[in-house]
Amino acid sequence: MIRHDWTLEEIKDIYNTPLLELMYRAATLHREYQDTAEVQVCTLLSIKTGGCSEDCAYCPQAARYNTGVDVQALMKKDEVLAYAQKAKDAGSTRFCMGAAWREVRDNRDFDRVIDMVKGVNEIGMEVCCTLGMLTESQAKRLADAGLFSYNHNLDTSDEYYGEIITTRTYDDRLKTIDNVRKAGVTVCCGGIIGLGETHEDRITMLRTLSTMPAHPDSVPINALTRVKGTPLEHLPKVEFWDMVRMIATTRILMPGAMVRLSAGRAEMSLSEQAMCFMAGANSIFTGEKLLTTKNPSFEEDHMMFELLGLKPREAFKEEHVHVH
Ligand code: SAM
Ligand code: DTB
Ligand code: SF4
Repeated sequence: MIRHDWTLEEIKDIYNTPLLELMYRAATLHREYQDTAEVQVCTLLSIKTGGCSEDCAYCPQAARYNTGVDVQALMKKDEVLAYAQKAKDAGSTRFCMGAAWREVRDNRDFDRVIDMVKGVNEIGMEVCCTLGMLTESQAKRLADAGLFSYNHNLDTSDEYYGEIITTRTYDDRLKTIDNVRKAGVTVCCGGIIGLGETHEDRITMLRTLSTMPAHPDSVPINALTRVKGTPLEHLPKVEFWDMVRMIATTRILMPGAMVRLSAGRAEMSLSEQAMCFMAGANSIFTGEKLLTTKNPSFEEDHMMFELLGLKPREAFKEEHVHVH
């Protein structure tokens, strides 16, 4: 059964289960609720890069840190559609456009993004955006243009949030997620590990996600990509085992969701990635870059799928939506 009433104690117990047992439990639920032969392939494109006014301590695109990321104005629709087509040809079924904005404003740039959403939809891919905070009417406009999903991460626990971002609140984040849901767009919401948070913080974040009235349709789990110039550049690299533990716990709490092995894949071996799929991950980001940082190439990922006998999940497949 899909549950929405997980307690902190229960989640702590799951998270602290000996690793192989934890993976086994996650794998069992994964088989029950998902087609384990399939992995969802999503491709990201940064359509507006850098110069962001927020102070997210992990982010290479915040204007206030010297990270060497060049500021780029909103891309042209044709370029965006050409890249979406390339991604589709490489087997990707979801296209996610990211903008380094604090929030969406009702201006010409938003009109242009609306146009891009329509264009990508016409190509036959699931369209996703991650553009910062949204009002309900903006979410509706995106929905009317054919937006399938919206990514807006909680990143960490409510308690630790203020150590990472001061220019907006946790409630702002939750409000946007609510606006997305009200507009009938699927929710993509997860977090990052390796920000200097405690295990408790991870557990609390997972409780917030898994006790939402409807679980997010997809839950990206990111390992911090440490970028020179950001306040978090000197933090230690995330332990691979923490990533597996986090993925397995997420799978157990939200068995009907897509669990995405997100940032951090470029630093993982094939066997480590395979272990994440065993532990319940069933979605990845493909393409040479995530937004601004390195990611495995389409070719490398193609080889991985061959090797592991995985196939890309088809677009607009709906069965998981009905189970929660
Ligand atoms: N500006 C919008 C926002 O913040 O919602 C959309 C783009 S933002 C870059 C999307 C997400 O990328 C963030 O919420 C965060 O979870 C993730 N992210 C950014 N930088 C990262 C990093 N260095 N390592 C891991 N994840 C990162
Ligand atoms: C998510 O959870 N991870 C993606 C996507 N959603 C937008 C972004 C990861 C960004 C990593 C840093 C970068 O490439 O700039
Ligand atoms: Fe801006 Fe998003 Fe980066 Fe925060 S995570 S600095 S809001 S682009």
